[in-house]
Amino acid sequence: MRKALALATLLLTVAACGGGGGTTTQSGPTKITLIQGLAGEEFYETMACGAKAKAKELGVQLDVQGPQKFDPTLQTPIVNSVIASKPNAMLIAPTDVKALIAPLTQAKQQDIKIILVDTVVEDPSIGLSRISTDNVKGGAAAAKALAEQIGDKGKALVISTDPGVSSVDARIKGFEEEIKASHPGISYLGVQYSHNDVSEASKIVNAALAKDPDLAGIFATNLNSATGAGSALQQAGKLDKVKMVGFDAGPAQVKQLQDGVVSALIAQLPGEIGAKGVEQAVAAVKGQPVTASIPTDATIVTKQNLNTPEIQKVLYKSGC
Ligand code: T6T
Repeated sequence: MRKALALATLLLTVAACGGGGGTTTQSGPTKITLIQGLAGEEFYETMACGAKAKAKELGVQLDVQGPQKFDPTLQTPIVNSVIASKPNAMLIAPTDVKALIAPLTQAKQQDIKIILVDTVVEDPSIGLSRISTDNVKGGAAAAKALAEQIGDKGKALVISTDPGVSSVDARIKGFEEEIKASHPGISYLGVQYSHNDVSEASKIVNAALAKDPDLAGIFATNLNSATGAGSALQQAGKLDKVKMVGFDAGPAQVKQLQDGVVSALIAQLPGEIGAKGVEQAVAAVKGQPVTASIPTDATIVTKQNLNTPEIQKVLYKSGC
């Protein structure tokens, strides 16, 4: 596994420093490492594409690494090995708000410039710049979209990944606040956690349907939770009874939208998050001002607007 990762990293590095001119430090081209929340997942692969394109444009060296599961115990060793490789800067999507504080504090003490992309840690002193979707706003938009789909009444359930993941926790907060403030007809059943596992999300939906056969709506806070919840609704033949809104717009989710399994998707701009991350990292390495917080937009995707050029542009891809 480690040898394969080293080879993959080598391949990526060579590709990135093709660009002319380039940003250098006293010891050669600026080196940046992007540590994804989950390797191979379309959200983070699209982020890597945006980062690579920006790295090429700015002539910096970029390598991309990520754990095989969205799990701090798998991400921490990667952070430690990246620290040992002494990059000038690190872009990272921390997989837990607490668990990554210690390793990132180490990186900071090694004067590695840290840029947080997509997710954050609780310690505000970590991360010269924090770039992510406004997830509270995204969660509220999901609540409005779901309320519309279910006629503003009935039981609604949220399926998320794990508590302690800043992005999805913020989406839940936005959803709950919107339901509480403006949708008295909707009875909120609370949140259940899929541990970012597709089959776990399916199990949760099957159990929820058994407990509340009159369930009306589901908000799935991320790609894997949505994919699993959707396939359970499909298998249970409940597509006309239960409406779902999912965060993210990976290929599996777009298929679910086309098949009427999900009514709306909230698409983030991972490519832009990656590109802005590299920009901020280069500025930090050069000692130039960086922007502490950069919220990026999200777009509601429906069957009606799916084939428009604007929407086609924001759909996630599994490679560049
Ligand atoms: O929703 C994205 C990301 O924003 C979140 O932090 C973790 O899950 C995804 O990667 C999608 O699976």
